[in-house]
Amino acid sequence: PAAPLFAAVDIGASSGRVIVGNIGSGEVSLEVVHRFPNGVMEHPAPEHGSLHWDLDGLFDQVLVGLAAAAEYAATVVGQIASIGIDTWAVDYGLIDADGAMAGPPFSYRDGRGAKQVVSVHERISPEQLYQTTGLQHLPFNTIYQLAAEQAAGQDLTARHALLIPDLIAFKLTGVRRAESTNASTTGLFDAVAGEWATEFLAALGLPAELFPPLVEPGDTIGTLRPEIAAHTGLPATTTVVAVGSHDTASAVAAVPAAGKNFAYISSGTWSLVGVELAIPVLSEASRLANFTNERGVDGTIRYLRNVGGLWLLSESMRSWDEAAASAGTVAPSLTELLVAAAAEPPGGPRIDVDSQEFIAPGGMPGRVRAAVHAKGGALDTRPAAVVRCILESLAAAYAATVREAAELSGQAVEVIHIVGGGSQNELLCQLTANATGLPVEAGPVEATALGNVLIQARAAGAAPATRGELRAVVAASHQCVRYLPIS
Ligand code: LFR
Repeated sequence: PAAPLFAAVDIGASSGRVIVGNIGSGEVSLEVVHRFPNGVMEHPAPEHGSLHWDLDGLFDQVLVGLAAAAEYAATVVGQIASIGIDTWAVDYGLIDADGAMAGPPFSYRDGRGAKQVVSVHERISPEQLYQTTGLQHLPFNTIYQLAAEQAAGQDLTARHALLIPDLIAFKLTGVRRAESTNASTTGLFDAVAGEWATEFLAALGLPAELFPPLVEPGDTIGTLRPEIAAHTGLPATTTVVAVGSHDTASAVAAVPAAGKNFAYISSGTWSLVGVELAIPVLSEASRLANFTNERGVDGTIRYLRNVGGLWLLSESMRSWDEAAASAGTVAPSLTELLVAAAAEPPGGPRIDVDSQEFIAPGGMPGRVRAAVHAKGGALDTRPAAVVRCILESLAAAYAATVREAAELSGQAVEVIHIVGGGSQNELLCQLTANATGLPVEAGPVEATALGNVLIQARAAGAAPATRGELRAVVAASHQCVRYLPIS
């Protein structure tokens, strides 16, 4: 029989990919078969400037990628056994009783959620919210976005909400399910019970059936709709299997840690910085420090905080590119910027990368400089200085967050694993080792896709059972780069 292969659909805020994973003896290899861009789009009139995701466009790209996966499988005499989907969290689409989508989903970078925070907290206090959900306060959590939906007069009674990966799974299979790791980012999920917090839905006047039944990573969601199988060339038996559909949950599952005493930094658009726990920390101190208890695979707790991420860098580069284009010149590449930033003197000005002022897109270098000025400092306009400031600030925030995560949870930390795009940023990795005084193990860059593939493979009986063993498979397949602190 043809060897089973696993297709990972992994979509981030700036790009998506379809990857085929192959499990060998104790190792896993990935083949990227399709890449496509993603980004927030402004809604055309009459909805002035609201920020959305082009879900129809993304779904078209998913189909192109799945067709490429089928073709690739044939060339290696394999067969795609299942598909797993992961994306960013909190955002959702609304579908009606016929399964039709009511317009493109909003992006969490739209400001509508922030406007509803007060009205939601009038009905459910922040203490009550944290006691039940253990979720960090972010103004774009699903709960506030749904309140915005109500405030805009949307009738939610006949609608179903599906988080983005669940929405893609629904379009592929016709089955409506909510995967638990991502459900844990809504503000409507009970972190201890592992169930929907139905009392909060009721308190907000949201329909009890707004979200579908929960599934766990490893559960089968459904089989491809026949027309999708025919269109992509995938076998009619191909299933969609729930993975850690929150990209961060998949990434954490693939952190190649050997022991238990590690912290992780999943470094991409955001930096998700924390530790893995067996039970949530719901203390008042934890709430005030704004740590989250998001759900990981196997019912674990991802105890972490969202630290500003490479978004600050990518948005700055977008500004410099635009300025260069209108001047008829070319802005420096990322590699050039990082070399120049490494040559900048250490100990320059820093910003609070977690500040809400950096959530929206546009004009990032100016906003970074304004934040430095607001603290009485000065930052010149040279890109190298701005990049150095961003990276030093990120490393300082990583160090503070790792220290607080360890203190608040009691979890010892002896090593820091950086996975995702930031693991390739040598300057950031070294600054992190310096700021924390701990060794940093960098890589793999594709941790999210690896976690996605491994959870599917385990469900098919093709990968080992425990998280530790899965991590060992990642470690055996990937050579980490080690950074030691230099003081
Ligand atoms: C990272 C991530 C974070 C989540 C943010 C918004 O890609 O999923 O974990 O807080 O995006 O959804």
